[in-house]
This record gives sequence, structure tokens and C-alpha cells, in this order.
Amino acid sequence: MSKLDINKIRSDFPIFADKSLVYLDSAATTQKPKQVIDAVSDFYSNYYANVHRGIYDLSIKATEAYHSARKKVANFINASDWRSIVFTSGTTESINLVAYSWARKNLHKGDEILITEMEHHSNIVPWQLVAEETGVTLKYIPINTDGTLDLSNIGELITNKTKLVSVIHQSNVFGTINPIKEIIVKAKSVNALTFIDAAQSIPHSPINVQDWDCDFLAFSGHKMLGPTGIGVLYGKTELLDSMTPFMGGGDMINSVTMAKSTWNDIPYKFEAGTPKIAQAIGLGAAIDYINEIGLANIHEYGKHLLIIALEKLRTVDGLTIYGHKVGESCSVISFNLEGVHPHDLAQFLDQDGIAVRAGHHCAQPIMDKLGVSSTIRASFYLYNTEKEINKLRDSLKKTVSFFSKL
Ligand code: C6P
Repeated sequence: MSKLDINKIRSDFPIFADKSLVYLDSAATTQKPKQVIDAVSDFYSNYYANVHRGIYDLSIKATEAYHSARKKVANFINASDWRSIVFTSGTTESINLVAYSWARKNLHKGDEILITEMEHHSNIVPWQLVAEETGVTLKYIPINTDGTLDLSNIGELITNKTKLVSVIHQSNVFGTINPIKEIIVKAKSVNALTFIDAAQSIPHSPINVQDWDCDFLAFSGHKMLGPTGIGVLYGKTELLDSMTPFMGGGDMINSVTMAKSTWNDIPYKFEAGTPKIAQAIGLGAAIDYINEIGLANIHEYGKHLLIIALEKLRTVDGLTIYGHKVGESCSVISFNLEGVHPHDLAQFLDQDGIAVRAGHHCAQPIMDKLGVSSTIRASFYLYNTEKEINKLRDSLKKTVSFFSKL
């Protein structure tokens, strides 16, 4: 049985005052509890000021809250040093930062970057741009149509030429949880660096960067109950230290003369301009909220919901579910209904108050592999209930019945 008090949790989210809303799009972005909204509002209402600049009380208070948020992030992923935590605008910026500040500076023609066919576009396009500019070869670990990685040829794909392996932890299309540790060990055997895209897994699974020993890891605040506009790049301090800045401006400098500038220490070296203060404070509150409930409990509940949802959706005639046949997966189900375009289906569901995503989910190589242009995706989080899954199943059955009469 669930260790979560779902009624209490739902009452924390102002948006669920609308009892007709069935929100099944948390893989795109999660709803926000009042604890996060209040933390942001409290900052703007009661101690708003810029950080790292003012020698006055408000600015000191704001700076302390901002710094405390960074420490909460470090603890959340078990980073040994808060200087490993760079605040970015989201996963996409975190990946681009490493593509610009590390890959473009350190990789050359003949080197290889290895990613997978399961990646979100944000973990494909930055490396394609690097490949175009540097002559580096971009290689892909293939996927199976059951939604898992095909690691059978990993020994041939990871070679002495491989300089970076960048892999999605949990698929935003299938929900598959990839064997990250195994991949990291393989990458290390050829001294390649490792980058983990944890955008989807971070709200669901405890992550321990010291245990994985990954070099970089990225995630977004808005997918873990936090505000939009804030994300995290974790990087090993010696790597971040060795990298050049991504953007120039305020906060990232040590000194500026007409002739030359020198850089601030990490992580500030990568945080040009006025920082994302309110967003970081909101992210810190989101982490407090998740910690209070317990990530292990959230993970268990997510698995419980997934099992129920798979069981119920499998009773709908003409429904094809992608993935979930073997291996570990979490919180996300992609599917199509025979004879109904996913965008039309999403509109039918919307009429019953059910919010799902329809499209390619920014993962077109997966769609190519599945031989479809798009799917419907239902995704769950700690505030969803079995009753909502029943509503999804019933609405799908209603649509099947409607089309069968045409
Ligand atoms: N996926 C989805 O509906 P940003 O947009 O920077 O916060 O996150 C990008 C990103 C990177 N990696 C993975 C695995 C992701 O799922 C996402 C965002 C959303 O699936 C929006 S496309």
C-alpha cells in the first residue's frame, strides 16, 4: 500500500482545487505545491534584493537563501561539494554549456561522442553542432522497439576514440530506466567522460552522483515541482575548474580591465548576469517538499501507479503501448489508438478534463524507430490517483466506441 497521504498531497496543490482536472502530463512539467509558490512569493514580498552585490541586510538575506538552495541541490544528489552545482535555465542549457565550454575546446577530428537513439533532442542537437564544428564523430547506441537500449554491441561502440558518453537516465517516451552505472563503468574503461541527462528521473528516483561517479549530470527544476527557468548542471569540480566560461557578463568575473578579464571561481564562472534567485529559492523549497515525503516513497508510489495504469490501459481495444515489456520503467506510458490520430485523441481526452501530451515528445529518432510520427503520452506523479487512471481508461473506451459507430 502507498505510504503517501494523497489527499493531503493534493490539497497542497492549488491547481487541484479544480476537481475536474486530471493532469497526466508531469513528464512535460509538474504542478507546483503551495510550499513552492509561497517560498517564491515570500522572497518577492519580504526579502527581495539582488545577491552577491549589496552590503545591506536584504541583499545578505537573499544571498543566504540563494546559497542555501544550492546546498540543498548538492545534498539531493549527494554531491560532495556545493561548488559542483551550476544553476542554469534547465537541462537544455546545462547540456549546451558542456558542449560549448568542454567539448568544443577539448575534442578534435577523430574523437567520438557516444549518445543513444533514446535521447531527447536536447541531448542530440548540441552534440550534432559540436560534431559539425569540430569534425568529431557522433555515434548512437541503438534502441530496441521494446523501449530498451540495445547494449549488445557496447564493446564495439565504446572505443579508445570515445571521449564522451552522454546518456538519458529515464526515457521521456517509454519511461525506461537505463542501466547508467553499467554504461559509466564501460565509459571509464576507455577514460571517456560521462554525462547523464536526469531530467525525467530526478523527480522519481534517488540519484547519487558519487556512487555513479559520473562527470556531469543535468536536470530541470520545473519537472520536480520547482519553478520554470531554473536547472542544474552538476560537474566534478576539477572539470568545471578546467573549463572556460560559457557566457560573459556580471557575476562570472573576478576582474575586468580594458585589456583583459579574469574569471570568478566555480560555480559562479558559469553563471553570467543576475542569477535566477527566485527560481533557485523555489527549487530549494521543491527539494524540501520532496524530502519531506521521501523520494523512496515517491518512487514506490510511481511504480504502483504505473502497474495499475498498464493493467487498465491493456483492456482498451486497439491500444498499442510502446515499451514496458522488459526491464525497469517508471511513470510514463506512450501509446496510440488504432485509427485515431494522437492529436485528435488528445482533444477527445481534453473534453473529459484529461491533460496528456500528444506529439513526438522531442524524441524524433524514437518515433522513426517505432515507425510512427507521434504518440499520446500519459505521465504520472505523486499527486495522481487510481481514480484518475480509471477516468483515462474510460475516456479511451468511450473514444473507441465513438469511432466504431462512424
Ligand atoms: N522533456 C517532455 O515533455 P528542458 O526543456 O531544458 O527543461 O528539458 C529538456 C529535456 C531534456 N531531457 C529530457 C529527458 C527531457 O524529458 C527534457 C524535457 C519535456 O518530455 C519537454 S520536451
